[in-house]
Amino acid sequence: MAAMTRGSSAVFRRLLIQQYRRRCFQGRSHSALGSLPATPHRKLATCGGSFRMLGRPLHTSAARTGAVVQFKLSDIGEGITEVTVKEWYVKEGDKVSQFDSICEVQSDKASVTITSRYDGVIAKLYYRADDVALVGKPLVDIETDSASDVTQEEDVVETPAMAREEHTHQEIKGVKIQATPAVRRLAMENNIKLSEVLGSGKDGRILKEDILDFLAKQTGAILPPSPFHEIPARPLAAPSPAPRPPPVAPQRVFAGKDVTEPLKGFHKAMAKSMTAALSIPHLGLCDQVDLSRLVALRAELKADAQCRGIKLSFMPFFIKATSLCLSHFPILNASLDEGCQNITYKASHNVGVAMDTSLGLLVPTVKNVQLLSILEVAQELNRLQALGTAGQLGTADLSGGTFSLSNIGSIGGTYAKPVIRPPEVAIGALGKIQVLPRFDASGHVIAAHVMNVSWSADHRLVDGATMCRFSNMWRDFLHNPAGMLLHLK
Ligand code: CAO
Repeated sequence: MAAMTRGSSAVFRRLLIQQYRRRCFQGRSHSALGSLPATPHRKLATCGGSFRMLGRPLHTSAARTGAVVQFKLSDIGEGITEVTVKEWYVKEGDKVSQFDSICEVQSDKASVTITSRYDGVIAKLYYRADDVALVGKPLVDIETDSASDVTQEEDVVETPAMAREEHTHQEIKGVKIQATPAVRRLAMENNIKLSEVLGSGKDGRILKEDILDFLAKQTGAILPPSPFHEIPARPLAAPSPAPRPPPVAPQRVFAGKDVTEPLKGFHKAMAKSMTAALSIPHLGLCDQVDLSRLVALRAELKADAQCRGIKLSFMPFFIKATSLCLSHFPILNASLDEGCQNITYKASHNVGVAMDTSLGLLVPTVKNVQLLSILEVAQELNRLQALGTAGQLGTADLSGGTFSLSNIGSIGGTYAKPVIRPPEVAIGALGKIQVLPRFDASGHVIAAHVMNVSWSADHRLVDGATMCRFSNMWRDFLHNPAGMLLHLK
């Protein structure tokens, strides 16, 4: 986002509120924003909670039966019909207050926590942990205190699941900080320490308004992350490189007896998407790239980027080169409809990056790479990696890809055979950069930094010659990164 100029605090505050609403209430019914009259029918809608999953709000609609409020899982969209209940934080008979965590559920791509919006008693849990909760079916009944019946339009949007202690109460120096997951997320996205914010809610609870007020008071406040963040021109004191993916967790041991269990969550999503991918006739093409000059160039630029708080790996160069090539080969940034009748050429170069996250393989996308500098791509990749490590990537970051890259070489492996992610039509897999003997122009043996790249393309749409020309151009850009300068906008 372009630099936010200083304006009056009222304008700034309004902008923040608009932005916050766009981010958190996207897709919610107008009733959820409090604009509908409370007719009986509409009151049902306003009773409904909503929570965010995959960055998109999932709605729990509530049907009142006397004092018992029944939450139903509904309105998920995009074909999602079920989630797995990962953990219950309450049991039947427990007293709950507004904002208390009730359970954590997981869909194909993200985990989310559902909180109560009522004071009352848990009357019924409809599922056990590990059960699959179905869209449109009740999740939980809460017997409400009639006195505390909620009519206000409080925010019940939830965040992707964090560590257990984060979605209960944060404790700092013996003082409990109370805030909903949505408020915590807003604070986190704006690099605000909750301990520095004065809560104006009940018992000092921090409300979203408190965060917005805090932001408004900070002229030049840091806005929520976006690919268009301003990159600081002057060195910052402490560069914070994106954390590396955590070490592989110890695997379960199966001894003595075979165990069969239903496929869930990410595994289920991977099975579904890879099965769909298998219906695509894959064309494969491999090449080698001499990255010696890029290795030297990155070494030169790395410290400079680090001074700006950005970790500069090879990926931003790979991603930017991909975008430059896509401008010349739009068919590789296209999609084919299901009946193979129409091609859609995508205007944005949204490059998906296969990421080894704490939740498994996810593919967040760096959006509009055609508009970004290499440093901006690096900054966005840092942000996505940090979210991936924290298990907090949402739909906005995980959707909309138009082309993908899989840098398995950052883990190891010299070759890979990438699988296309429909509706995309091509993907590249990058192997490990190795120092290998090569001949220079005079025939002398030199040590070169060599990387293998393997492309897969949808052969219904892309022919081998096109894929090869794209690959040649990509290889040449990265072999001679100075040549990219001529094409950067
Ligand atoms: N060969 C050798 N070194 C490499 C490399 C490669 N192909 N790619 C990256 N590296 C280096 C980086 O430069 C960095 O070194 P420095 O610390 O000196 O800067 C180090 O490895 C770690 O890089 P990184 O992984 O933190 O960052 P990245 O931008 O290179 O990669 C990402 C980001 C998300 C692609 C990577 O972290 C990752 O998750 N890779 C796995 C992808 C995967 O699982 N693919 C399989 C999909 S199919 O199941």
